[in-house]
Amino acid sequence: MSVSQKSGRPMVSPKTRRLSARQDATAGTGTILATPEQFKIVVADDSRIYRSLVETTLVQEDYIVLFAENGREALAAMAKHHPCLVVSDWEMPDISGIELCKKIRQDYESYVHIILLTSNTKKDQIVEGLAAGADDYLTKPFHPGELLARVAVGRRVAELHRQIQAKNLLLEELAQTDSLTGLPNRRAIEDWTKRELSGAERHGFELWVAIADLDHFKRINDTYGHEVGDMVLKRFAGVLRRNTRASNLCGRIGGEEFVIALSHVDRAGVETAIERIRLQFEAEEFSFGGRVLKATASFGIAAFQGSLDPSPDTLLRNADAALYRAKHEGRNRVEFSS
Ligand code: GH3
Ligand code: MG
Ligand code: MG
Ligand code: MG
Repeated sequence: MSVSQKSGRPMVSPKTRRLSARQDATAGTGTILATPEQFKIVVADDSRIYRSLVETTLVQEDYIVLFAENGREALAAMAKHHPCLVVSDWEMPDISGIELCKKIRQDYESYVHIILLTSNTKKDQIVEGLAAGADDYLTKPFHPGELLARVAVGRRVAELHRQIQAKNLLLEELAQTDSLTGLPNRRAIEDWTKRELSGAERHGFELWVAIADLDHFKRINDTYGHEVGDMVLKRFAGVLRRNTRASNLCGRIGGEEFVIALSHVDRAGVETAIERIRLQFEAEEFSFGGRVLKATASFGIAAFQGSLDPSPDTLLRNADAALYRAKHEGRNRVEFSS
């Protein structure tokens, strides 16, 4: 495989350079220094002349172009460099352009724009190429201006796909995040707990769930106002965040109620962890307008130990019952489900 790029830009080799697929696959990640706006294209053609013609054309634009002499090299280049566009010959010695299209559509979730370059002008074969997953085709010998124009169209489409993908990711994240505290919300907690529960069941580890509920929070709102209430909620979220290891989870399930889920610890470890949270929150001081306010929280804890019904609902219900006891017995305390 070889790499080509307009001169004056960071690149490995100023000239087209032949690399075998294996050499390329084992090379370091710094093979190509691309700026984020640079667009990567893989060109697969077993004809040296056509590779050269495509290179001469594409070099006019600021693309990073990787050349492959056959389908296998093209797939290796794709796996390594994740191009957004592929220009493929139809007839190649190992994998045909059609097979390459099918493979790309099968293996790649994110969009890759495929242009087939073919000497085939028969309409039914072109239909076959498009049905196999190609987005566009050009017949050989091609018009350089037309290749550039079609690549530019492919770039527009591919970039739109990337933008939509990024927005979808963001939406997914927002759908799982509580907007006030930035913590995972109820939906995220339920998803996480379901996954962890099946892991706990399969691998026989314990999963603990604690529900925290701020004490007399209505009073704080009523006395100092909703904004002060929000500040207290955010501060509690901060305490949770500081006390959550990567393998655990904390989130807000609604109102002034939060969840902390812990795995790979025993009962004493859970008690220590939750007590630490309780004490840290109790020690917090909220200063505003020359006044200082203090707040506390109560905690109820339940466990999945491989014998109970492994559903998040059951766990949360048991933790809630323990929380009720903590409230009943004076608040600002931690209780375990019996
Ligand atoms: P307890 O100690 O028994 O838990 O008493 P509490 O006052 O904390 O419980 P209650 O359920 O009566 O009140 C919860 C309050 O939480 C009522 C509601 O207005 C307030 N709340 C819920 N969500 C928010 C929010 O997003 N921001 C603010 N500031 N308050 C909220
Ligand atoms: Mg060929
Ligand atoms: Mg409550
Ligand atoms: Mg409360």
